[in-house]
Amino acid sequence: MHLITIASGPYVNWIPSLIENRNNYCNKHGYTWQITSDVLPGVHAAFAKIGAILDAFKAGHEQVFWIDADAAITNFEFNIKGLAQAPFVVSRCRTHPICTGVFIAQDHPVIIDFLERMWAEREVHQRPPWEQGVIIRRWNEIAHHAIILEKRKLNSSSRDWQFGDFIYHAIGTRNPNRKWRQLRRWLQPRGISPASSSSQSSRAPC
Ligand SMILES: [Mn+2]
Repeated sequence: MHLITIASGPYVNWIPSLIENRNNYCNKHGYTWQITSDVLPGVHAAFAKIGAILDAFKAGHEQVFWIDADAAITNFEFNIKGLAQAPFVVSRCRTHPICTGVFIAQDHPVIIDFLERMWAEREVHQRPPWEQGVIIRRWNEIAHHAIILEKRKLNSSSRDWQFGDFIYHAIGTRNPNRKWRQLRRWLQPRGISPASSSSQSSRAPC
């Protein structure tokens, strides 16, 4: 399993905390990880995940665990491998059929073909909801190779996160500073990394 997060633009301020969060988890379970800041010009970071995942497959990784930069692992004991029971594993979302902020993708011909076609069209998918919208619209192309989990199994948020859940995903705002405050407010009192310093928070642009 290879974990990938893209932290570009305002999210570069979060990188020290993201490294701590991802590294602690992956060390525990023997997984590899990368946090990437580089995205191609004209490609939104949300869509850039598609290219980063394809690159990881080309580099020989068989299973990729994608986590957005605005999501933190909050249960280090939970082993994501137990959920990797289909080539594509994602969770439900409160407001959409799925949320592509956290998912598992496997080096499977159907998934690679699906992602490669999306990536080839990247210039036309540079508006919200970016890659999530494309995957929802074309879901029938991968449905037979995909599992949609109940939301909190993979992707809890401020509306439903409970102690013991695997992931906290700061949703409900596109403002990075607000997302960061959301993560701090929920996780710090519970002693969960990433715990930001106030300087990091103040450096994030509004
Ligand atoms: Mn997100």
